[in-house]
Amino acid sequence: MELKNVYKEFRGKAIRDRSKFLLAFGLLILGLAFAGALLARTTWAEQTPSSMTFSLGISDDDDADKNGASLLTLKFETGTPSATLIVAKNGTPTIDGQDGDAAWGSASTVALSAAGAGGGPSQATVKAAYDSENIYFLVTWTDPTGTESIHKKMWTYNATSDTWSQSGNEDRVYFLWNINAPDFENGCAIYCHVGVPAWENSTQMGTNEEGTTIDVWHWKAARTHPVNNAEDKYWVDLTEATEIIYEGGIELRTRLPDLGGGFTSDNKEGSLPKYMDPSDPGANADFLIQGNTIDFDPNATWTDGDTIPGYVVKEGTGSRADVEAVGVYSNGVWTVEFKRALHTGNPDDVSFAPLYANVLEGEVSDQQGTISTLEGQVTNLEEQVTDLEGRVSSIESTNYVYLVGGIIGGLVVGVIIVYVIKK
Ligand SMILES: [Ca+2]
Ligand SMILES: [Ca+2]
Ligand SMILES: [Ca+2]
Ligand SMILES: [Ca+2]
Repeated sequence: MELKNVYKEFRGKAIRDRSKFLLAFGLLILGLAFAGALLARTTWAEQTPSSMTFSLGISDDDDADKNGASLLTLKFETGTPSATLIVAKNGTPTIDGQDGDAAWGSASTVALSAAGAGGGPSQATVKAAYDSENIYFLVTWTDPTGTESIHKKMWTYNATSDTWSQSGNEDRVYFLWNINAPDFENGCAIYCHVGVPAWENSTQMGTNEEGTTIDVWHWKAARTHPVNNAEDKYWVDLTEATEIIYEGGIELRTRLPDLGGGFTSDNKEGSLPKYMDPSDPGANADFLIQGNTIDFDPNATWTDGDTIPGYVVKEGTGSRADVEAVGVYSNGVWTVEFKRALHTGNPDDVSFAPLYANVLEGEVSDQQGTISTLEGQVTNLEEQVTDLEGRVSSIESTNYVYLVGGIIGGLVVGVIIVYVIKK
């Protein structure tokens, strides 16, 4: 009996120890797999991205007063900067609207030669940099009208007529990046002003072929600048256009904001502002930021020439807020610095590291395969443990039968012996 118990105890302990060991071993392998994935990510992120082409546009104040470079090339590490070639260097500049970071690559003086009716600036200075996570750009230009235009549709009070009216527009910069448009290499002339008659009631900016998309970053001095962002957008072709109601009319939009929220809402109700600055009347604030406004009071003591911003600006969210941008206007010159992840993983964004992204996705899928194999092994081990437990319990019940049988047998034999002796 005692031997059975010793065996049982030994057997149970052995099973428990083996299960523990196998579980610990499985966990160790899982840990190693994750460490491997992390190492793979670091290694690939340090690879130099492939060269790309893009378009650059700059607007001064109004929609006609703009100019652009149809097609520029971005290269990494190699090449001599020129009017059409920007060379990015490895480094991490500070995004503060101040040039002078040692991290920037050499400056390219880009000729802007796709002028709108009003002209716009004739050249811009462009610099680029990148590190293992992000891409950075710097754009500076002399404002052709010497105006820091940050007041779009600004409300102004007229004391004589006791009325409010809106005026003004903003300075802007935009980047266009190809995602899958085969004719992108024709440049901005194609994408910036598509002359399709069917676009009568539209903004006439988009791609030409069905199913094609380009990525657009749009920095706006009145509407995204106050929250240090550019609006991250994408353009599609006419078949993918979205109908929107704009200023009372229906408009077809092929230039669409990325998924997410931000950056502005009209500050307008009827013919008056809807909100004002908490320090109004008299604040004459440059911007109204959501969360720091109060309801407009038409009966406050307004003075002739008082102003209220035409938009309420709010922080962006999601894919729409991927592009950080800080602009500073000084001595007639705008300096705007941009920062975006090399790979956002969003379908409405260009990737600057397709190799890294593809390989990383491959690695992730490999690791998922390993994890699922390990999970299978753990399930298998659990089944083995259940099976062993069943066997132990079977041995235990067998032992119980032996015990009871032994007692009964002993009693019977005892009774027989007593009976025989008494006889
Ligand atoms: Ca800087
Ligand atoms: Ca201006
Ligand atoms: Ca985005
Ligand atoms: Ca985008």
